[in-house]
Amino acid sequence: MTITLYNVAVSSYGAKVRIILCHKGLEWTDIPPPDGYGSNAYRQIVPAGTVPAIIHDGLTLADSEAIAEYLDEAFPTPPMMPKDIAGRARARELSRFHDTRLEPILRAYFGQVAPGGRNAEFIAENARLLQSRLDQLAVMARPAPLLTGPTLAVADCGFVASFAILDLLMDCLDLPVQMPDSLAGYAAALAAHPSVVDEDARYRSTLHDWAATKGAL
Ligand SMILES: N[C@@H](CCC(=O)N[C@@H](CS)C(=O)NCC(=O)O)C(=O)O
Repeated sequence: MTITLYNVAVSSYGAKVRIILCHKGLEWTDIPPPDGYGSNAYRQIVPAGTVPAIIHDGLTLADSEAIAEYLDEAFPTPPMMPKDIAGRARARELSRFHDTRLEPILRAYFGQVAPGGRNAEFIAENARLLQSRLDQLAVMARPAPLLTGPTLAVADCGFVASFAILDLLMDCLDLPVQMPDSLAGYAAALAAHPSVVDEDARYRSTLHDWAATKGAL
């Protein structure tokens, strides 16, 4: 049974789900939310109003982490969560850190991409926060070379788009942020993974086009 994915091209959480679908060899159909995300029409289908969301086998589900864990249980091959209970807990800790601590700091910069909308004080203050979150992640994560070892895990998938966003922001805003060495190595290994390469390229190209429409490139 095919999977319907409500998504928009620029959604980083959507990219996370697309990598999981690809890694598991699943067929899916991408469709945009009717009248855009958050619209009344879309909320009739997905009450949370957020993308990504999936419909599969009669189940309508929003939130990329809920979707990721559902897909991993519904389609267990290849597995994308560690086998042991502590390993799964640590993987979830890293996923949640991404979604709740790192990604919102990156998202906060979106309004600064257009040159006319920039606030130097905000950019510098958010950069301090971003640096501290990256430094925290570098202590928490022990990439080998991916977050849970040699194979791609759910916990890795959110970082693909976030590292792409970070690269774009570094270029556009000249952020005084230093990527910790261990995370730079991790980002390179992640981007080179066969299930990540195409989505990483697609997402970077979408981001580039978006930044160009803002006059940032
Ligand atoms: N925690 C959610 C966040 C998803 C999210 O914030 N999506 C944005 C687009 S990237 C959205 O749908 N925003 C609509 C809204 O906030 O109403 C997830 O992981 O799926």
